Amino acid sequence: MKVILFGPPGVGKGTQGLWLQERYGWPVLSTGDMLRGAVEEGTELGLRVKPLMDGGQLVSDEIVLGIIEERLGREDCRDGFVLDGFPRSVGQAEGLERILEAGGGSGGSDCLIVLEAGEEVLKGRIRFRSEETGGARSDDTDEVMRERLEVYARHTLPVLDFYEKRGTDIKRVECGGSVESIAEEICTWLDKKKGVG
Ligand code: B4P
Repeated sequence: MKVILFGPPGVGKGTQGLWLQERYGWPVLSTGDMLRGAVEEGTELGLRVKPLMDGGQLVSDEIVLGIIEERLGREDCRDGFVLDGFPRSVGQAEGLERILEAGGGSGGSDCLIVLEAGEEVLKGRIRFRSEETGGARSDDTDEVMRERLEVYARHTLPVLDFYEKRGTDIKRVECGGSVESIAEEICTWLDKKKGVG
């Protein structure tokens, strides 16, 4: 199955992605992790994207689509995958669906799981992670988090509209509770969907 995990910064996309990987064996493709990897390795790409990431801005669609297209072409994505933090703009969503349709198989994305939580919950999680990791992520500050939330509202939320219009199967999950209860709700829904599909 081709699953998109969608939601604001700090809602727990990465956390839930790992549960799905464990449960279904699908690889999780996190554009945030891939870009941070490039920054840590100090590659040319890493040097280009670092200032944008530090400021909570989006990396260009062209760069992100290039990374995703290469990754989706690998063997382990043949039977399904989970996208975490991508697509983050309507341009990326259009690009993704073009890549999937050109790749043969069964066409575009199968479903979008929308993780939702209030702003105070999101800010609290980012503050907690920053304390836990000794500020390891340069974008886990109150100031950059404000910017990430604005960027999400401006550029990423319209992606939901794109998939609604496309008639993609969408599941909304309230994420104020425990990691386990959220994972259970998602897996129950996916199990039903797999049974039907
Ligand atoms: P990401 O790495 O994707 O960061 P994010 O969306 O801000 O999610 P984050 O990792 O903070 O939160 P998560 O929900 O997993 O992107 C970073 C940057 O990379 C972007 O700002 C952008 O510059 C660039 N980028 C990435 N993808 C891009 C794209 N497609 N296009 C352009 N630019 C792109 O987890 C949050 C925390 O909450 C975790 O510490 C977790 O342990 C905790 N948590 C999770 N669930 C919980 C629960 N139920 N209860 C308590 N804590 C929980």
